[in-house]
Amino acid sequence: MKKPSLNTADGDTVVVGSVGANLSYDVTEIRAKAGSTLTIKYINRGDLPHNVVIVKQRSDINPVGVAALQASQTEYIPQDEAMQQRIIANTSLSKPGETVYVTFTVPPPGTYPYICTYAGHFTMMQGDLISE
Ligand SMILES: [Cu+2]
Repeated sequence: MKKPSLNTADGDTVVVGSVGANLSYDVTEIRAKAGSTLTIKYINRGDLPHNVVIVKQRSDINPVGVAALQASQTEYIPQDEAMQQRIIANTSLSKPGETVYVTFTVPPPGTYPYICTYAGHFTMMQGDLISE
């Protein structure tokens, strides 16, 4: 399957969605300019809650995803300092049919994974924000 990739400019809103029971995003690569302002609009057309959590590096995916399992009280976003250090930005939890947004400054050039931290989805619901 071809990787759906989107290029963005400063101030853009990129639309990411998921459908049905699929544990995957329909956009798995977002290219943006370092220092620009980016909004991710996540449309949940699926059957389960989802979110979009941008982490600093690939090695943050597992620790954040696992810690999130214990963070149902805070919408599956771990709040402790060590985990917050690994997270760049996140949407709120999107129930089926809901649309959520997150606006942030694109970090320095590099690859920043984004994941869904709801109930173990992080192993499958992944994409990359590529800062250039
Ligand atoms: Cu999910």
